[in-house]
Amino acid sequence: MIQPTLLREFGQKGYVVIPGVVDQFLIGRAMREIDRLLAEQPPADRLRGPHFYWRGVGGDGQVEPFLLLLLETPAFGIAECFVSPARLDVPQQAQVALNIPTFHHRPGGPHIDGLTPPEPSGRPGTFTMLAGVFLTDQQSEDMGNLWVWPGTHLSSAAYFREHGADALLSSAPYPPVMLPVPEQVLARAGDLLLAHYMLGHNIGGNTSSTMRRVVYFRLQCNGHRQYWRECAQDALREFQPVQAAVDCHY
Ligand SMILES: O=C(O)CCC(=O)C(=O)O
Ligand SMILES: [Fe+2]
Repeated sequence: MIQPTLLREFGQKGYVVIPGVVDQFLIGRAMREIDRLLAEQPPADRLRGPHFYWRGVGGDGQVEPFLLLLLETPAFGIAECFVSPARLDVPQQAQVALNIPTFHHRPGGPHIDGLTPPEPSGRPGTFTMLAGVFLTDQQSEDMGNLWVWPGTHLSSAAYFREHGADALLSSAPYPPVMLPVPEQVLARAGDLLLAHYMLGHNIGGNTSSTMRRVVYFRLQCNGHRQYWRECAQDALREFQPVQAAVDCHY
């Protein structure tokens, strides 16, 4: 059972961090897998800042160390509590998102995923929510933290109600809405980020001495592709428990 305050926070800000979802054992296993990726496909010598590995995690019944972060922990079940009675599809892909220090950077504004390029069919690559498992501590700012613009999932939906959901395609990097002051997401290794698809976000700087490591999954509700336009215009369309928590003031 997810606390109503957490559901409400997600509804209002567009993201939450849930502490202590993944244990040390699975964190260690994912860290070693990333070490292996770094050794086998190393980033260019002088590369600083974002460095990603995309990994297919679907299907063949193999124990996949990144997918375990989601499925062998409470993470997937927690994410489903935000959309119930809808169910989430098990994702086919994981993004290993590294941020290599020292990277002096402050993003100029947010982006929305899946627009450049859209899917081969021409559909914007919308999904329901981003789930991120933190593998390194980011308890203060400028440690490679994700930047977010709180509440922009709601202002984007208002924009798409006015301009039509297909305006998503011409909205990269982000629809022209009023932007609040951004926040850097603070978290510890083992915490879980859940962020609404339309929440404006971007890559931050890393002036710490540690390579920031997060594994992201892009989660979709069953059937999302059939009704994505409704989600673009009604931010909580897929988040029934969140809508209920926002509506209930007591
Ligand atoms: O590295 C991060 O934390 C964010 C990455 C991101 O926003 C993306 O790849 O779309
Ligand atoms: Fe992104």
